[in-house]
Amino acid sequence: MTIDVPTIRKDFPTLAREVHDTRLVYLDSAASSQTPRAVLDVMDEYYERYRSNVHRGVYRLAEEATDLFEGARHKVAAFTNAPVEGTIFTKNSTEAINLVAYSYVRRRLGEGDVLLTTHMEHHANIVPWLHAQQDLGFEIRYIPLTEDGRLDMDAVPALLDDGRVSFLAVSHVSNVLGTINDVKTLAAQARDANPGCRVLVDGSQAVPHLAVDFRDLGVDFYAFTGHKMCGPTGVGVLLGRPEVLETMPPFLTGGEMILDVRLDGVTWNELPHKFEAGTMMIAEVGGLGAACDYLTGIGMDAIREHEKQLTAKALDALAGLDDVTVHGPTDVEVRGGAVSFAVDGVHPHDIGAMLDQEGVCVRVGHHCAKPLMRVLGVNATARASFYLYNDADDLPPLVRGIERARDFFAR
Ligand code: 7TS
Repeated sequence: MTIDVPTIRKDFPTLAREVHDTRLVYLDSAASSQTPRAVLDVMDEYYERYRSNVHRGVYRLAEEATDLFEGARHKVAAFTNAPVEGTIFTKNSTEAINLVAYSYVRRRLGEGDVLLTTHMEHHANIVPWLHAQQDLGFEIRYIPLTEDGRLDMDAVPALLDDGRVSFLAVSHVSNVLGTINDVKTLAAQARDANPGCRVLVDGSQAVPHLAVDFRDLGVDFYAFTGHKMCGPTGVGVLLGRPEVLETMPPFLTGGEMILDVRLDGVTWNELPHKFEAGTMMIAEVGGLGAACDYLTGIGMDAIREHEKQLTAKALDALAGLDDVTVHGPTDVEVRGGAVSFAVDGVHPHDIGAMLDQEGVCVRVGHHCAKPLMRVLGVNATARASFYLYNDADDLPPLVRGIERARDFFAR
């Protein structure tokens, strides 16, 4: 199954606009994707036809709103092959990871424990652990990287050797290097070394681009975010193994997440509601369900294949440019479509500004991965990232902008 990009582009209203009197070339989907009409329609319909609160209502509108909300949960669970009761809606990946930090790591880890993570994490998957460490004093170890930006799997056995790693937090796909990590193998290794070790995967850059199978990965927690997968902002997901979630106290408390409240105590609601306090982002959850339908309709395998081919062409084009270096793997079998690069003697912000003149949107900066920037020995990178609505027509403006920046600033 191949992807027909011109047809797909028509689904995305923003892609029809121009900037600086030129065609918009959106190469920043790793930061946030665009939204197809089908997702916008579902959210509009909620607001225009049956806006009301969920779960509590006995009237028609509230039933429809509840169907939208709980229907979306089933769609997200099916999309990722996760249990419905372990599919928890959060504000974004950041909140999903913080839920685990507060309801698991801060309750279970202490001095003598080790949390293992990597040098390539987004701040969302480092800062909660550094923060918890300040209070609890556990040790944090890091899996280092190889020269070409992969996890150094040869270093892992020694990091797990003493059996003290009781939590592993790792990204599925790097937002800077594009590297796809073998999280299934890592999870198995961590549990071999310590059967009690729990594993969290940050799937923010994976779920939009790869077919993700939560049950098959054999991990305990898996976090992702709606706005990078054609869904709206304001909604993310924590997938969790119900057996583990059952043992955890709630994160936020208040309405909706209780079964009973007495003056002398409280009984938590069942999963997944125990972890969803207060009125949720109903329209956005519905929009995320529609995004799952949209991506499923196109096919995640087809999306992956399309991105692989386009990324290969982009890497070739960049490799042909003097003074341009790509960070991260060059083999598209082990990388996704986020391509960070440097141009000798040119600050990434100047590259970004010059590309903007060509109508090209790329992200420049540290990409919320400052430890990784230090490992790479840079302050910032420029990053082009590809999605299902990009194609080879987007590459010439990218190359032109990079060449203009190089020739203007560095020579
Ligand atoms: N984890 C990874 C791997 C990410 O790429 C991001 C966002 C997050 C977590 C946080 O997602 P949020 O929805 O909770 O904010 N990454 C980026 C990026 O690369 N550029 O802007 C946001």
